[in-house]
Amino acid sequence: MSVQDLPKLELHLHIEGAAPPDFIRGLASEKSVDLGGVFREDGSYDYRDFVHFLSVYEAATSVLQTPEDYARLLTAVLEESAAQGVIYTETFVSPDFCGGSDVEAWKDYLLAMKEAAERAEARLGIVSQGIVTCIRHFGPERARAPARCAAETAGDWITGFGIGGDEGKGSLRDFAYSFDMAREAGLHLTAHAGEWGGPQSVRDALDDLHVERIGHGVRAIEDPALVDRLAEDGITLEVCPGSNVTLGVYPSWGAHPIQKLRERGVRVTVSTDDPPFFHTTMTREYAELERTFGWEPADFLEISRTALDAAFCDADTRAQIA
Ligand code: ES4
Ligand code: ZN
Repeated sequence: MSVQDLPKLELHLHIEGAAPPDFIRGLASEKSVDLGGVFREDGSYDYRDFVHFLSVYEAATSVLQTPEDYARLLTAVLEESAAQGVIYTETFVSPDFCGGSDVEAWKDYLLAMKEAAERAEARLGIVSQGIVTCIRHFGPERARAPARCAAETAGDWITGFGIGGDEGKGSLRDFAYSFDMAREAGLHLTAHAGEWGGPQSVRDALDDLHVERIGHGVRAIEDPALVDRLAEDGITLEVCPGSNVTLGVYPSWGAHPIQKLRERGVRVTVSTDDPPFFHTTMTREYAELERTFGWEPADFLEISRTALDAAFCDADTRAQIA
């Protein structure tokens, strides 16, 4: 069986970051929005480094203005994921972009996305859930509104809360209020850490935010005691190797620590992060893992089992996709 055909579960995908460039260009022309600086001449997204990526990402997102735009986006994203063999996906959605963190406006965006998700499931069989994310470089005060949005819509397609954005900015501890609010609402928790920050950032996510999963987390490999802790505590890493290689966290696929983490007993899963930005797909991630580390169907099956265990979904959904 080729890697294209393997059933896949994806736990780390940003909805806006999954927008195909043609989709964003189409909306920009419909709405007469000038997206100068967002695209290269060949039509792909244009950015120099991670911080510039975040600003291009936010510029592209400016064409997504209505709940209907987000419903169309989610439909396009789930169609592409299903074409890659993805049967279950968790998508980061950010109230800062969907209603400006106004809870009532957020509910309109969420309803539109939830209906799009239900239609995609009926038509393509792909199951999806949303993880509300706050954005680190917007600061801890501004993160309280997305946390409230998440808490008020917990269980209504939304099953988790997380934090993304510039890992170089601020301290995770300052976001504890928002994570506490989300936890008390029954949401699962994850945080981007150990991508641009070293092992200490992963410790901070565990100790200060009490997350169950880490977005990336790969730089934990630099601290053997932390690797042992991740393995012993069963913390799952949402590893996005193609994202890491494209952004230069590691110079090549061969230098990526995913296989070493696995060998040390850490629970790892595989995701794309922002596929068109990083010129990747789930099939490409699988093909590179096969080529670089000799992964076989049994290895991919283990990854899928880990993702199923760590999925932010209820028992019925887990049974449905198992
Ligand atoms: C991110 Cl806020 C955000 N969006 C997309 N990709 C990301 N990676 C890290 N933070
Ligand atoms: Zn991410």
